[in-house]
Amino acid sequence: PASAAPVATHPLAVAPVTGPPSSVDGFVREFLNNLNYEQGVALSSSSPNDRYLALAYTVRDYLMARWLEDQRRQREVQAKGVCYLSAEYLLGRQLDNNLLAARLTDIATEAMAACGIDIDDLRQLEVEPGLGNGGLGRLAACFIDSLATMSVPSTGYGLRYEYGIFRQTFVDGEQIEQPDAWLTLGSPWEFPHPEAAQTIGFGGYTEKYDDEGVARSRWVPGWTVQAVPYNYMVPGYHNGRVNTLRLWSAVASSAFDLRIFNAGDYAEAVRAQTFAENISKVLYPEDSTPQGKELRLQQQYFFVAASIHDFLEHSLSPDFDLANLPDRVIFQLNDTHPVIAVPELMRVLVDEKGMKWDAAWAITQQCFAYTCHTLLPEALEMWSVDLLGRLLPRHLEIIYRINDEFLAAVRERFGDDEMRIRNMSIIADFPERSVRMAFLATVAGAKVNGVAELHSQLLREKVLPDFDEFYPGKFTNVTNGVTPRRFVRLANPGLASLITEALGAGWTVDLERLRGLEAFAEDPEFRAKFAEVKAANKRRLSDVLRTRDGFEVSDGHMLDVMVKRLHEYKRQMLKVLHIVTLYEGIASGRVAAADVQPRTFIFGAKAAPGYVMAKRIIHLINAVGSVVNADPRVEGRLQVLFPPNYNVTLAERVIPAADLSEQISLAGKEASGTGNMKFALSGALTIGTDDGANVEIRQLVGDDNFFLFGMTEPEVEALWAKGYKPSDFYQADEGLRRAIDLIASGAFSGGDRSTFEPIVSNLLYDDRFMVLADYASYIAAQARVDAAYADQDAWTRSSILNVARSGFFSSDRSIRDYIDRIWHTPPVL
Ligand code: 7GP
Repeated sequence: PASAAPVATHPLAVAPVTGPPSSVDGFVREFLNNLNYEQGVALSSSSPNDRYLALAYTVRDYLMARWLEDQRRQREVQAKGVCYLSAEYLLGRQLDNNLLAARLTDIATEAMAACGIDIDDLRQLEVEPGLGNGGLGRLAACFIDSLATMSVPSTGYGLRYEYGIFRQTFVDGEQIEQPDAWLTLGSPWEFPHPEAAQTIGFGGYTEKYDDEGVARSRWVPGWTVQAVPYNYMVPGYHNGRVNTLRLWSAVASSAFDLRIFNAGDYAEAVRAQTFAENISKVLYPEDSTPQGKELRLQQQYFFVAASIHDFLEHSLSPDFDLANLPDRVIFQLNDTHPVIAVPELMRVLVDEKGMKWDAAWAITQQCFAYTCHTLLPEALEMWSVDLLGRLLPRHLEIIYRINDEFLAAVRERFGDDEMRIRNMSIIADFPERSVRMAFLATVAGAKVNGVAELHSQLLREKVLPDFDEFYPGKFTNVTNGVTPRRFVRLANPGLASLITEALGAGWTVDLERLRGLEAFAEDPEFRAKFAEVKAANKRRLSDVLRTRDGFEVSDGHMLDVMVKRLHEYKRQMLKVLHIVTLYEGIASGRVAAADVQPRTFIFGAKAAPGYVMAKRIIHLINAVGSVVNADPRVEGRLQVLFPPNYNVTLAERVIPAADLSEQISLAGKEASGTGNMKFALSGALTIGTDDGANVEIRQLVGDDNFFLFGMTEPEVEALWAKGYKPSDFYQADEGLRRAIDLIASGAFSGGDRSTFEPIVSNLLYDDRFMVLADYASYIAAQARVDAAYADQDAWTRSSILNVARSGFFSSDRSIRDYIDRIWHTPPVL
């Protein structure tokens, strides 16, 4: 129970909190205090982990005063803010980001040195919180960084998974998943608040009752779980702001049943506890392919219900009139995972706050907005009515009513067009009665956005055309972006210094200023420095891969990089066919190794554990790598490296070193991509299809600085319509035939033809993502890459132009677009 604030008389107690002094001495003192009083060790007897934790606590201490002040101000100002609801935040390491934001990097480095510690050694100890799968989770992390940097009142809400995305290892080239126990050595960046736990209900039944003549409904849950918030600081860059990321952890409402325990059945006594705490135990490792598992729905409801209640309780003044809720908050739905928040807010307003349905619905429709991150039909979440009704019976009733009223309005507008009604219904009848969460989000959201121009267009025209017609003006676009703090300043310090030298400071928060580099592209001296930065980044990557994986990256090679989740639509298979084609040319003696442009191919990719084809492709990449890397006929001119466990930390090393960025999805399948932006901002040239944000990258950097290939989305559609026969492409292209035949022959599987047979037959007889149709065009584009790379100086010029023209892809610009088009939440300075 909350108690009134204490009335203090001591002058220190009423003064604002001040952090430690910003000096090396101040830092050293705070660090030693933390080491002694938090870790309980002396410097001389401390372990590296003690020192890392004390360093992290020290950085926190510097941010604390601003954080407390910002929390106070958010309560005081009562401005409209954003609640970003996301099941994933793929944060990456925190230490360097927080040092940078607080301008402490130099002080901390010196302070550690003064204590006889190399800060680099401590950096390596941080385990990144991998609380996301891929693009969607990393985007959320970039967005909270930009929100803080732009002083937008906002809170990120999500789940504190005890185990994040699995750790990937390879055994005989095949992916093995290990649990990601990221919390075991301590988690210095979080602040648990068990006293602020929310009680979340599940199951049970609903009942109607008479409330002084008014018929009302209520939900009587069958069981409850406690949601404990863990707060994380989200510091803005150099603006003294610190926002909050609040992640929820599940704890059983009552620890265990003492009677059962005393009777001797320990396992049974703790069963309920285990059951409850499973909710935040582990991140589902599926990227863009939901599994429809009950625990997943529990996770979703658990975190959004806790978040909504948390906001209503702690952010609004006690006398706040809920009719004005849209003036205070927008709940941004990061894909459909949090969409169950819609009926939850309705339930709170109608059942708990006693509001009339129509009034509550009008409010709800202004308080939500929905971002869609996919075009794959199988990625659109559906929950079976059966499951939803069992777990959240009142929410199902509410969804039914929303649907009834929505369909009535559709009827009124379009007449009894039963086909259309069926197509638009939030409830699908086939293959099983289920709730289409994207439809619910679209009906409830004030705005619906896609994540790149092409994606938003296809979303309107192909995925939700009836809704676009019904709700003119509801659909909009916000092209994704990435944070220049993490992906340029921190990941690419050499380039960052060079840019500052050329343009002055300021570009980190105003990335369009990179345009100023265009002029420098013509300056040979600048080009030489730029090329040296790239070379240094490659050396740094080599060091990392040597210590991390025991790889020796070949000198003087073009670095050709494809890093992203493994998904057939992203077409890692096309990259494999390119490598096999080059290799086959040499191995057959038709091409002299000396005539091949030396390249090192780097892959990074995790596959969902249940995605069999994706795992086979991982196996094939490793198998091709083993053969190619070991074949003396190649003379070391081709090298394939596949470091396991690609994550944010590795991305920060790989991307700045890359020469060539592989963005080769089938047109119309990749919603946006964000890796593509990080590469362009690091000066890699893109080889890519006209898909997702590639389209915008190419428009900005210019056709001369981008290797375009493949069918356009309309061409893909046309080929499907005509009837796609991959084997026709196989028959017609000798190079393609040789590459596929080599794989089929067992050349990469010790002569065993069966190992990769499923891949081969999938390509020949199904090939849903049209790898074979785009093969010839891809190979031709790669030949253009080789020719361009032969002129190093011209390549460097293109590379500089890529950086200069990619300022648009700052996540600060994305957030500005969200504010202008969707949120209407001005910064509070
Ligand atoms: C991804 C999209 O595949 C990628 O194209 C986009 O850049 C990224 O979101 C950020 O918008 N989608 C996911 O990661 C995902 O899980 C769920 O989508 C449907």
